[in-house]
Amino acid sequence: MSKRTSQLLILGTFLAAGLTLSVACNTPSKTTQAGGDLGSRTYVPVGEWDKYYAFLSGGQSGGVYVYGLPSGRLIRSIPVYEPRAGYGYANVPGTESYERLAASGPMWGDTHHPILSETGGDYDGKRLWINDKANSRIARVDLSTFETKAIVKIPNLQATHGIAVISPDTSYIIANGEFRAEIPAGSVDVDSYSSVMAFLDPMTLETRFEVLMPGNCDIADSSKDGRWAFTTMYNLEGAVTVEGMIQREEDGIGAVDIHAAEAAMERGEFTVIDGVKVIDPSATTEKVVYVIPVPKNPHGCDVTPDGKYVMGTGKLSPTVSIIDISKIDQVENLRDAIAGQPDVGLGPLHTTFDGRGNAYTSLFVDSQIVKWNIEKAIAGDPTYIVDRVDIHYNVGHTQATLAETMHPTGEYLLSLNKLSKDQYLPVGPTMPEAQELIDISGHKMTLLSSFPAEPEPHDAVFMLATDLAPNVIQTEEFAINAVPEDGSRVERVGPNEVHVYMTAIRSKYGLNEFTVKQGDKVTITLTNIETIRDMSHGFAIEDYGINMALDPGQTREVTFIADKPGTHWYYCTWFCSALHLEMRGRMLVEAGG
Ligand code: K7E
Ligand code: CUA
Ligand code: CA
Repeated sequence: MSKRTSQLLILGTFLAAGLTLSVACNTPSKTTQAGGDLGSRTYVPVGEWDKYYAFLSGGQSGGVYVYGLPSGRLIRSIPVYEPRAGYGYANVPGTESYERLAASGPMWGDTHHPILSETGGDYDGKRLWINDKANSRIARVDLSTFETKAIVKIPNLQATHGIAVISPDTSYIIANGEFRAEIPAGSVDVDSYSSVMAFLDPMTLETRFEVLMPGNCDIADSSKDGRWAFTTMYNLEGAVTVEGMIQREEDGIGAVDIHAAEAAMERGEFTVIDGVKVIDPSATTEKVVYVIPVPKNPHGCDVTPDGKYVMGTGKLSPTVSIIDISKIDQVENLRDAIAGQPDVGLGPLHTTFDGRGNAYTSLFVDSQIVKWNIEKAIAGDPTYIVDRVDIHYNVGHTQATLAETMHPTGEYLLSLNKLSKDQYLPVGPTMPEAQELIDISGHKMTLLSSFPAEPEPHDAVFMLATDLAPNVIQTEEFAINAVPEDGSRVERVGPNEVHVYMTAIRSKYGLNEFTVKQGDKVTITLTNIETIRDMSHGFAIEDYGINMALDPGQTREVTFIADKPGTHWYYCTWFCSALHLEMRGRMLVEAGG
């Protein structure tokens, strides 16, 4: 069978499997596995902590979910591109989080890839970044508070998809534009379409420079030495239709030489477009972009923990392409940089690692995780497949514990499944997404447990609790605008402008009441003056659409127009003591203004 025929067959199988899936959903044949003592392997006794934090992207929910592993307990969610009243996040106009999100784009997003800050190739427990594919944004979350601290829209880029920390010391965050579009924006001229890889400042998220990419960009990763940024490319055709995007037999893994790109910047080899320095790799002195040919429409892009190889995972091809990173700028023909191309199964999407020389690839069509040995696959040893485990069902991403660092723990693997079908109590035509936890510490994999999530996690990253828990602060430091214990007061700052300063502590606000005039612009500065962890207070005003949440020590502000006359009770929304219900006061709005 020719290579072309076999690939077409595989594509056919892929699409056909997709079709039968929808039929199978109506007639579930329930799959269960023997329980045995598996329960004890994920059981975390009451009062004890999980060993790992797991950060799962929220997909079209727009945030990040934080679970404990191995228990699979949801311990918090982090709203990023979505309002969340519970945390007083972006739910009320006139608050900082609302205004920041609104200034960057819509009040919703599509998050796929959480990534963690690194120092020396290992997680330092400081920060997390997450993309918004739908609105070309990226956000930074501070892991000392689990709060979103920055959100920006990236210029010249459509569909922020793959993002990655440049190892080993987080020198840049790279963000891939998945959709080709015109640059600069504003025309419909297909000839001016391009995809870009953006190099961002990790703290400010400002774009330091961008590189125009042939074809398109998809999933991202970096080498472990700060030299290379990688991306899969499934549209080297540069097409604008599905049919067009699967025309060619080969697409590529793109490798951007970061040092060469920086040298090009220094030589002034860039054009400023929409305020950003853009490098056109066809016009640089040194070669900046390499495209390694791999079978058509690859998806996952993953660098091994030792930094030797980058894996392009096949999707339409049943293979994983193992690229020897050290050869990329050494070989004449980039095909010679491919160290191996093992068959792994149907619909391979993403690959992860245990740090003991094994790779684990998710198989969307086969609904399996396959474990295979990297060096055996390269050597052509036919016994490179170590094990397969069935999952339920249709896995997208898979990640093993700390696999993105230089020191994976090789303990657990999470299979992030797209369909749960018959696995949970029915909750409507749409069922929850399912994560399955697999023990990978032994030779054989063991499927341990499953836990659901809201729509819809794509990817996950993990941190050891011992690396992160000590960095989480117990209370906020009092900010410069904090209201001191005796500082509650009302100040008229203009003919139609009032500033209210108030404290909150169990279980009383600093003011039992305050009076304003109808039409006044009112700013309330509220400080939770508690000094004990977990003593949160809230502040909602009846019929005014206002609700804030305050961590201990935290100060929040809201500005609004007091347009409705009368008595408006404000009250605490976080249960804080036996007198929580009594923790309230009155905003008196005098009619007429
Ligand atoms: Cu494979 Cu956006 Cu990472 Cu979804 S992407 S699975
Ligand atoms: Cu303060 Cu409830
Ligand atoms: Ca293609």
